[in-house]
Amino acid sequence: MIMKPDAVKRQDMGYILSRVESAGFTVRRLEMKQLTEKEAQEFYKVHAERPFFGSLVSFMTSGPVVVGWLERDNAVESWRQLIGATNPAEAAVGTIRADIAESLEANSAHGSDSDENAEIELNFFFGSKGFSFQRLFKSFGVK
Ligand code: 3AN
Repeated sequence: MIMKPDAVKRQDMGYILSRVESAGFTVRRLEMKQLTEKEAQEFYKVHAERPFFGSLVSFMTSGPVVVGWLERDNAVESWRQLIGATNPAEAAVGTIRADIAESLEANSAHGSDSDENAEIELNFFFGSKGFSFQRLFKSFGVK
């Protein structure tokens, strides 16, 4: 997950963490970071051709973010349900984005959209300490 710059600025870190914990996630890693332009461009490179890309990168670098590695069964889908739709105006009542997000861009929280991308994103932020299916299999002796 990422707590985006709008959430950090509004001092909503504690609110988001309480939602994380009460939904049964275990926080494995948590780190506040100021993303560089290069990092934000790399992180959102699938959107590079979209008209909102420049604005998205400047928003994501407008202040510190908090990146987290959350663990739970069915984590990717559970977290996406908890944060709600990308556009807070369309997010279901009770979701994090419906509760605190400001706009489509300043939408407070990010969640990986698949297990595959979760692995890529965890490695992006936590490097060799990030999650890896390969390492997990290795720890069970599977090559
Ligand atoms: P999500 O974060 O819900 O997975 P994505 O991956 O489709 O959404 O989009 C990544 C980010 O790009 C969104 N969180 C939002 O900040 C921004 N974004 C997506 N679509 C638009 C749009 N049409 N206009 C402006 N920003 C957008």
